[in-house]
Amino acid sequence: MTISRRDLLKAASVGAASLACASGADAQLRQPVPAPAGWVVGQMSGADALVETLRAEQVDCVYGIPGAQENEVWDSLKTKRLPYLLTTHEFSAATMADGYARSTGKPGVLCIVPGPGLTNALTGLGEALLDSVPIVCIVGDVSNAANALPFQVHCLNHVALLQPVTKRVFTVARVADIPDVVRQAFQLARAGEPGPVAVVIPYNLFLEAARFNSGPLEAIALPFDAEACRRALQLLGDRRLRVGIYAGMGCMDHAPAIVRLAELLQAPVATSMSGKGVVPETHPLAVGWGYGPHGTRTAEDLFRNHVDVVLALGVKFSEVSTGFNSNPERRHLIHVDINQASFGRIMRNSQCVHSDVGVFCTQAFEQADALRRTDNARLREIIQLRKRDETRANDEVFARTCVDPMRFVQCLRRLTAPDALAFVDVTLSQYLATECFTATQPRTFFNPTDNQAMGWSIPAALGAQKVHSGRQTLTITGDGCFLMSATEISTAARERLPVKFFVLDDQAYHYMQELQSPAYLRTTATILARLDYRSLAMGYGVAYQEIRTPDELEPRIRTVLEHNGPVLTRVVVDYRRRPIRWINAARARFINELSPEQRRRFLARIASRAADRQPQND
Ligand SMILES: Cc1ncc(C[n+]2csc(CCOP(=O)(O)OP(=O)(O)O)c2C)c(N)n1
Ligand SMILES: [Mg+2]
Repeated sequence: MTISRRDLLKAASVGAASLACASGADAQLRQPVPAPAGWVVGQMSGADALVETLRAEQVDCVYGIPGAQENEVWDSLKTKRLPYLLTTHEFSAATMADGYARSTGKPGVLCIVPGPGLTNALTGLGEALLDSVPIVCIVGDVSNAANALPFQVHCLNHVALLQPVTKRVFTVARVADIPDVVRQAFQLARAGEPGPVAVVIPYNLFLEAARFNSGPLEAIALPFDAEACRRALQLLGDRRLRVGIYAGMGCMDHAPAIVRLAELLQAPVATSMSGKGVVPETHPLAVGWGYGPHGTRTAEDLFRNHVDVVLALGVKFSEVSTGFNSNPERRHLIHVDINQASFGRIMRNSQCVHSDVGVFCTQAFEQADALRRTDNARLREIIQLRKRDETRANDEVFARTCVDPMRFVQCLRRLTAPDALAFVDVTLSQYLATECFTATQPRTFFNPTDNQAMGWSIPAALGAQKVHSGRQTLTITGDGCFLMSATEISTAARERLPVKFFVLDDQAYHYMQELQSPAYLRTTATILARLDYRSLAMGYGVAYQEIRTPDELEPRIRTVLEHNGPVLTRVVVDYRRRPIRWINAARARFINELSPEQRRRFLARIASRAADRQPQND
């Protein structure tokens, strides 16, 4: 019989607990024996056991909104001093847990009511699923007690609702199972490609009591395909091949290893959108985002002219990050990922290596001598020159009367701390910031990539600021995205979370206009309300600032950053003449993919509308 570490810990904890219950005579003298770290031991209610388990899992904050089903849990959070944050909407609860997880690397936790609480949270959970973010979603379900009546409030099919937006839904049927099931949820949220996991607990179990004795689970072993790794390293050992590294979010906890690998291979490093910061973008081998026409010019040029084999690490070539699949095929692609389902879906592969990125790097370093390239000063010089040209091109100002959005992003970067946490919302601000907001540290640049959930940045930033006290935290949000979650700014005021909210105001869904105008020669449903942002800020109880002209950029951003509380800043922008590489690349791909018949219909419609001198916009 083999005895696992878990069995040993369990035996130790039972011993400790039974010692604690020793003879009555010395009971008064006895100090309560604390459970060993990470264990949940003793007689308590289901709600207390849940909170003890969250503490054992080292949760720093629970996000959500209480309801009749969860009041026991929220009361226990307070008693046991586990910090919580009340949100205004459950989309925000999921998204705050997401911001927490991306910025700390630990699973974020939300606790919500069934029914509307759950359906509200689905969008945020969907973002976490597609973006590989570990979250544990606790749902207090309707009662499953023997005397429970039908037609309980919020009685939807929660398991069915959660399944498509999570890695797995756990249900708890007995109070005694709460800690072990919650631990399994944490374990699975972290394992392999991370993602959200739900635990559905009937609320009557929170009230029931049981004797618990639950210890930590062992981490799930990392996959490693040794043979595929050997073949990949053999290919990398061919010094005639020039390597380029394409690093995704799966590299986030291996930043020093990626830098070392790049230096060993003398490889330029590009990142996916969510991989930004894995390598400091100021590093002489860092070339920025993507390697197609949608990302930085530097990455595109370097990978086109100086790379034979792409080494893709912890990344899945998703549509948004690749500009609608614009990354060009190179002669060889080695794809290393913890999720086999990512392999060969978009790009043709030379080698697929089912492995954690850290494990792969360790193997590579063991063969460092076979992989090492000679120092390539010329390559670094080319990268430096391309970066300089790129900065110059980005500096060009296209907005005539108000602020150029790219100029704003660059100025904001210059004035913020290198470790500032930047949360960017979807579409234009996202493409511009991913191009030019230089990230120099891992887990500092965040955006909702593959679910493109508008309004994500505001709650995500609040979730992060809550546990990164004193760290500069900001959002860059289009005015349409702002409207989706602006109410959460009231949470910043209530909790004194000093997030700086920048809204790029063009009074439109400019992205939709960019897509619609060339195809339909008119726009439909793209114009937004004219808002009085100053009054909004006052209503929410946060400070206000406005940036209308290029001259105001620097002084006003400085003023905002110096303020010690939350600030809403309206930046009046004009995108109209600013070329956006992602849009141009995606548009070219879209046109390319139309069938001849579809193309004929598009052209015929354009021709029929071209004569219209007064297009019906909106
Ligand atoms: C929840 C949700 N609804 C709709 C969309 C489709 N969509 C993507 S971007 C966008 C407009 C964004 O507008 P804004 O925030 O003003 O940014 P801008 O395009 O003006 O830069 C819309 C409607 C989406 N991604 N998410
Ligand atoms: Mg807009």
